[in-house]
Amino acid sequence: MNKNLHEVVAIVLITAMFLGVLPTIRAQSPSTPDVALTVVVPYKTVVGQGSVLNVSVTEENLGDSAEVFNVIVDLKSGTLDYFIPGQPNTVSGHNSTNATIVCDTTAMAYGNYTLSASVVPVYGETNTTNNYCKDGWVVISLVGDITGPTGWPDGTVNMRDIALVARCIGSTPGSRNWNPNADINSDGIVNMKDIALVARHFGQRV
Ligand SMILES: [Ca+2]
Ligand SMILES: [Ca+2]
Repeated sequence: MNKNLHEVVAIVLITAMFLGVLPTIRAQSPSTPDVALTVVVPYKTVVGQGSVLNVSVTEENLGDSAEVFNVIVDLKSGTLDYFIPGQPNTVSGHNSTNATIVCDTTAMAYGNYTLSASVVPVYGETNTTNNYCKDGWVVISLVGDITGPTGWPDGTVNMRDIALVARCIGSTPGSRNWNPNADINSDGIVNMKDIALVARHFGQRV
């Protein structure tokens, strides 16, 4: 290529860049890792002590790369604080998924608990304000004590509790008379098995 041709090529390229014909080359930097929890919902709000409480969370990966989510549910009542880790879960970049954390309440004292969950920060993450998500609260009660005069467990398993389960008989999630608290064994339907569980604890008091 002679000198004149070099000059012509250079002028054409510079002109093309000015006219926007050639794309401007930018360095594509990877986004900063950022994981978040956006939803935390308990299956039910009244849980018999010793039963399992399923807590659903929505895990969002706002970064480019796949990340492992280590989610921890926190049930807190005064000075009592129970941390329940979920199974590690991988979520691809710019994706979200729902996961369920199974909480065993055997060692938990009776009482009202605030419910929250958090995801352990991943390597390189700087925005951790979205790693925490709070729901309302759940009550750990005697198995079968799902209601009382105020509409909440009253420390006694009696006809009020049987009556509430009876009102929900045959219901499943989405039914007009569905109440997850009446689904004593948390199998997704209120039926005679739930009545039998309340009956087994009938008369018990905290
Ligand atoms: Ca009751
Ligand atoms: Ca059931």
